[in-house]
Amino acid sequence: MVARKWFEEEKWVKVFAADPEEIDPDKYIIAIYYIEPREGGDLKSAAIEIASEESIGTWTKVKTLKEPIFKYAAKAYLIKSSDGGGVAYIGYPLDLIDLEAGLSHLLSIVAGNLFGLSSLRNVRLLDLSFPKEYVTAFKGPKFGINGVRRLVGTADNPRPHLGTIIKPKVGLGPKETAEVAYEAALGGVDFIKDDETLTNQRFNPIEERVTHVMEKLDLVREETGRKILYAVNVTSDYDHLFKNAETAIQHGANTIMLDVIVAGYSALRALAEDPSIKVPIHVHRCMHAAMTRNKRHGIHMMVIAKLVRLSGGDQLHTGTAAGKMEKPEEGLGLLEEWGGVRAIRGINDFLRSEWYHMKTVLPVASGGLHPALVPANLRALGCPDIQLNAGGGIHGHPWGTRAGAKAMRQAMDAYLKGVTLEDYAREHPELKVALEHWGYKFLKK
Ligand code: CAP
Ligand code: MG
Repeated sequence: MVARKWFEEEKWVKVFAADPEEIDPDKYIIAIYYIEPREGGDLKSAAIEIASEESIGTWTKVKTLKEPIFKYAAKAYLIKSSDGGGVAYIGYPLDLIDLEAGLSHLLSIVAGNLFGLSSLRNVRLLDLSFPKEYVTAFKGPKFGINGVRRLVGTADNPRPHLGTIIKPKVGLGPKETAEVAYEAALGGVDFIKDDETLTNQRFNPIEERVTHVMEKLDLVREETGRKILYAVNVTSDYDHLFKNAETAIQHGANTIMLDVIVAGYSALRALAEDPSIKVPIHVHRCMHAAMTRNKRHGIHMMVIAKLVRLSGGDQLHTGTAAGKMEKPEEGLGLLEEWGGVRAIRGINDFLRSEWYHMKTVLPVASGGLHPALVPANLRALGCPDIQLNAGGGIHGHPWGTRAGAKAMRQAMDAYLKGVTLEDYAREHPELKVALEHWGYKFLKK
């Protein structure tokens, strides 16, 4: 039998737990956790321990903990158990929160020490809901889906956007990068981005790279009238971040990109809230899977999506229904809505939905995409407000980059017209070659 802990005493349960009707959603940030207590541990006690640890408590009672400090206590208020664990709702009072300190402070509370508590076998932060007072402290995205559409020219006839990643990830020089961008643009992409590992390396410095790429994209604009967005990866530690962004924009960049997990939400917010930065921000999430992959422990991608929207990202990678990356594990019972492709759809629908004054964020599906996988992704992830990015699936086409881009556009057009890929491929050779090359047959299962 596990010894009773101090916060299990009735007096302290009143401080760290509440009935649902006592929690005013306008006065609390609500965190939803999946919790698995250690062998013999109690779910309610585990939830109360988190509320205590992340607000005014610690492992033992302290003499200094007395009124009026109790008003800063977090409160566990809704606990539902399911196979070996359960879901717990914990309310964090706004009085506890330093609004000016932003998301780094918030995360120190809702995603802090709790992950290391020995009384828990697993704990996962599934979702956060914020009162208006908190959300309105953030400016959010400058462009959002509509703003990006106006730049690309799809605002009047919304359709899914097609993007590509210059491949190989690194190693090309500025001129070669521009040549690949030119081919992809003429093939029909709306968006081109640097890969998450390409920043300002000596073999491809931002200044030269942007200059050459934008020269080529201006040419495409003259030739086709189409405006293509090129997202320059400005990721770096803080001391170089704004230098990279300014260099990119001074040399013509019409979009910038940030690896938000490695650079930090505050870096994204600083870029997005800077009035001198007048271009959309594409947000990459590399390293997210270290936190998001395990369905029992870590942080759900929905939380990251909400923090990126608050920080001002205009586009965000959210996952694929079919591709090379691991999909969220299916959730059972109480966890159903947080698992599987359904979870990605839920995130995309949140990013596309109204949220107080906040602009929307364009969800991006990426990772092993090629034409044969287009229908499954558009169907499952929601259309038309979505972007499909393909790197290998475009530059790996047997006829080269331009044909690869055409094949992806053809697959998207086929889906929008309600025509099967087989039928559409009869009239579209680039698509036919891509389907044969990457083995369309497996889709017939
Ligand atoms: C895709 C990609 C993206 C991943 C990111 C890559 O290239 O450029 O970084 O999609 O994953 O480097 O793998 P391919 P996620 O099209 O060649 O696969 O979108 O899940 O964050
Ligand atoms: Mg990449």
